[in-house]
Amino acid sequence: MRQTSAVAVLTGSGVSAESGIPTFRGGGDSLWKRYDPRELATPEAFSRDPRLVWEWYLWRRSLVVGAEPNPAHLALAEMEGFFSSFTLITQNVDGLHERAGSRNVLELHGNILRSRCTAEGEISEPRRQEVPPRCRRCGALLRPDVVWFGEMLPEGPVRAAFEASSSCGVFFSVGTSSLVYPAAALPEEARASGAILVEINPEETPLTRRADFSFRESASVVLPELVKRLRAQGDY
Ligand code: BJW
Repeated sequence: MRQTSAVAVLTGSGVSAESGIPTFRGGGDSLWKRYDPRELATPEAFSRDPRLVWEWYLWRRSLVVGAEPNPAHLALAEMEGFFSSFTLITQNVDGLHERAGSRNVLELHGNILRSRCTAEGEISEPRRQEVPPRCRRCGALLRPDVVWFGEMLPEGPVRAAFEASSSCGVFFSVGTSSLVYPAAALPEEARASGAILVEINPEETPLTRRADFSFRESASVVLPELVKRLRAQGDY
């Protein structure tokens, strides 16, 4: 890490697990545990039952609003100051990286705290209203401003994410199962461009064997330790 000035980090829901926000493929212990998130985060589920999907999102919003950034978010925010180029690419929709102080954040899958009009695309902030909520201007259904399976990711952040991945010296994949594309292609992009690949995840993933370093530990343990050691080297 001392030999590079450019670092890119891809995060997934595992980074927010210790802030009390459930991961996607982890089961979980809540009133929603009998629903599979993979079946609710789809345009088909929303067309079929917008009320059910909204209730799930309102529950998740309440968790996000009550959550605090954990030591992994804070360590990444501090790390940003150590490098002249530092790009934090996140699949998370909870905004915890920004709340921890990270500035150069690319949100690939949107933000759960915003709503979007299904007719006109207008973005609005959440407010108390009926479920499912409707657009104040045109009366069409609102939806969460997130990216569901089968939908395109926002073009600008995706382009910037591929650029950062192909031009970094070290690429971190943290707290993601590395199953969902196109985010899962970013570590390969980095590796193909010569970057060192580091994975931080307590579980093995399809990326583990491709990584140069694999820390089979929680992000909230590894990242603060890494920051501590970088800081102790004195150059930062
Ligand atoms: C810890 C931890 C701790 C726990 N510390 N770690 C190419 C090939 C194959 C398929 C496709 C492809 N291109 C497109 C597709 C289809 C699809 C896809 O990838 N499917 C795969 C499942 C096969 N992709 C899409 O549809 C994307 N759109 C697209 O590509 O458009 C073009 C296109 C359209 C149609 C056809 C073809 C192309 C859109 C993907 C949108 C994903 N949306 C969601 C929901 C967002 C909104 C919301 O939050 O509700 O994004 S789904 C869900 O998965 C969410 C997450 O961001 C994403 C990734 O999940 P993540 O973060 O990795 O969570 P988990 O739970 O899977 O893993 C958590 C990990 O943390 C685990 O490994 C734990 O071990 C670990 N962990 N505690 C560190 N303390």
